[in-house]
Order: sequence, then C-alpha cells, then structure tokens
Amino acid sequence: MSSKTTYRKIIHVDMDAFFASVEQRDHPALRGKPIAVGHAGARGVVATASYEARKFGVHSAMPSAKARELCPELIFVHSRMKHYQAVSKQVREIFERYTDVIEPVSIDEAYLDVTENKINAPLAIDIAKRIKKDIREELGLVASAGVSYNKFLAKIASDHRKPDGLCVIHPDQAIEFIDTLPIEAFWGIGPATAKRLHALGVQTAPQLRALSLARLTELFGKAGLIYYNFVRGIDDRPVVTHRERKSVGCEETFGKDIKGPLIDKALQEVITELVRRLKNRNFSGKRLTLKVRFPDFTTLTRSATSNAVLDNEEVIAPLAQKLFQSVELPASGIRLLGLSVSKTEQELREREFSEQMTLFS
Ligand code: TTP
Ligand code: MG
Repeated sequence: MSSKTTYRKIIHVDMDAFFASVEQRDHPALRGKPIAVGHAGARGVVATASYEARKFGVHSAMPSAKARELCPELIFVHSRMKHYQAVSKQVREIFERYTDVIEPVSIDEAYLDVTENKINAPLAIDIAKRIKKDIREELGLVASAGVSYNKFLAKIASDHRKPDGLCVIHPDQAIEFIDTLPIEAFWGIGPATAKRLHALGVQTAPQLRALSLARLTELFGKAGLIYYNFVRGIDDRPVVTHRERKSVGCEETFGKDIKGPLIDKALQEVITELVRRLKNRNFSGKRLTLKVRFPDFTTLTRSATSNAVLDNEEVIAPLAQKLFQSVELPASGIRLLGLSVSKTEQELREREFSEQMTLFS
C-alpha cells in the first residue's frame, strides 16, 4: 500500500425507547413495566413503547386499541413533548463536550463527526463509550451508539445491538457486515423500492451489488447511485450542522370525523395556525400543500405553486381554499386536515447561489 487512507470517524447515537424511558426514569412506579406513551383512546396511537411492552409486540405508530389487545396490562402515559425536548437538549450538551460537528436527525438521534474532537481521543469508540456513560450517569437514560467511517454504517451500527448497544464497523469489515443485511436495512430503501428490487430477484446485498450502476440509475434515478455506493460501503454525505428549513406546516387530527360547515371552520383554523408558525419561524415559500385524511385513513395531498411569496393569510387562504375544493370529499367526512408551505426547487437553488456568492464577495 503506497499511501494510508484516512477515514472519517462518525458516531450515530439513538436513545433507547426515548419517551418511555424518560417516563420510567421520572416515575419509578413505571420501571420494569410495559408502558406506552400516547393516548389510550379509541383513536390514539402509541408514540413509543418501553422494551417490556415491545416483548408483546407493541410498537410505535400502533393504534392504542391494538396495543392493549396484545398487552392487556399495558400502562398508557401521556406524552410530555416539551419535557422530552428539554432532555434532548441535555443530551446535545453532552455531545458538545466532544465535538461541535453534530447533526440532529430527530429528537433522540444525532450524527457526530469526531474525526477531530475536543478531547483528542484517537479512537471514536472511546468517545462513544464516554457519551453513553455520561448519558447514563447524568441523565439516568440509556443510549445506543454506532461507530464507523460514514453515516450510513454508523446508523446501521447503532441499530444493531439495541438497547444499550455499542457497535463498531471497521472499514475492513464493512462489506462483510453489509452482506449480512437485508436490502430493507439500507438508508433510502423503503417498502416500495424493496418490492421493486424483490421483483427483480434482489433480496440480499450481494445480489444488489451485482446490478450495474447504469441499471440502478435506469431503475431508480439518482437514488440508484446512492444504493450502488451504499452496498459498497461508500457514503460521502457530510455531518451537516445547520440544516436549512425547507418547509413549515401544521395539521390537525379531529377527535371525531367532521363534516359540512365544521370543515370550513377547521380549514380556517389550520390556515391561521400556519400563518402564525410562518411568522414565528420567519419562513416563507411559494408552494402550498394541503393534506386531507378520510375516516378510512386514505390520505390525499394537493399542491400548488404561487407566483407570490406565501407568508400571509391574504395569499394563503384563497389558495388553500382552491386546493381544498379540488378534493372530492366522501360522505363520511374527514379526520385530518393539514397545510404546509415549502420552498420550491427554484427558491432553494437561488438561496444556495446567493450563499455561494457571499462566500466569494
Ligand atoms: P425512535 O428512536 O424511533 O424510537 P425509540 O427511541 O422510542 O426506541 P428505540 O430504542 O428503538 O430507538 O423514536 C424516538 C422517539 O420519537 C420515540 O421515543 C417517540 C417518538 N416517536 C413517535 O412519536 N412516533 C413514532 O412513530 C416514532 C417511530 C417515534
Ligand atoms: Mg430512539
């Protein structure tokens, strides 16, 4: 070997049964018990379940009624979002002891680039161990961590030995590790893509690797290149510390399916709330998307692009109404209504361009 390849050191941290663990920590009576965070009502869904409840098959996004059927002694606890956000911030403060290159993915998950780090640790696994220890000792919570040379593998590693996992995938073990995975485990391969691949006789990573780049891009467009690279252990996506917001939205699920004039009232409320959020976040865009869900859970979206910037009620309300009128409503009414404003591709490109220009000026 003529030159030594230097690999990045990436850690992916994901809290275990996050909301449920916070509740069990704060209420000792719930420890060791099957609990679900969410509403127990007929229309409720489980946000997350403790590991004790998961043994019964209870999981996130499951209707609460089904969860209770699977686990009759399940204890439902109301979600305390603000509190979880505050805990998430404490977790982030722990990460910041080791690096500032942090990319939060969700309330309980983040990527850290520790190639350069604040404690000059040569091994990423030592930082992962310290983070897990800090979280356990200071916050009384358990996290799983994955360590590797890119985001794709670090994420797979952190999922690999959950809960309380710590898994390292070294560059020279990557292909061997990838070959143990079903193709569904790959980032970006959702159920629809997996189905298409299965139809082509592709079930395993080696079979996916046998497809040429040309074939993959013909089948999946740009995503084809991503799959081509991932299956070879390649992922150059950086850990991004500032993510630009691309949309702002709000939606409301009604306690009871609504019909007739109640719908107009609800639409108006969603518009008012959307405008409030846009103002709060100082966000605007030119694309408006309406989402409607019917009692049978069929969900429709309708979008329109406006010439005017959507940042106030005068421009948003008529467009929202027009989109809504284009939806054929069933006699049973609706159960959810949502609206969001997003940046168009053109707007995002323009912003990127102006940011680059400021770099040169
Ligand atoms: P996850 O990290 O997906 O789940 P988890 O932390 O509960 O469990 P795991 O040990 O498998 O990581 O999601 C983090 C939190 O986000 C979770 O505690 C609750 C919330 N959440 C929902 O509200 N709805 C959902 O459908 C999911 C998946 C998560
Ligand atoms: Mg989690």
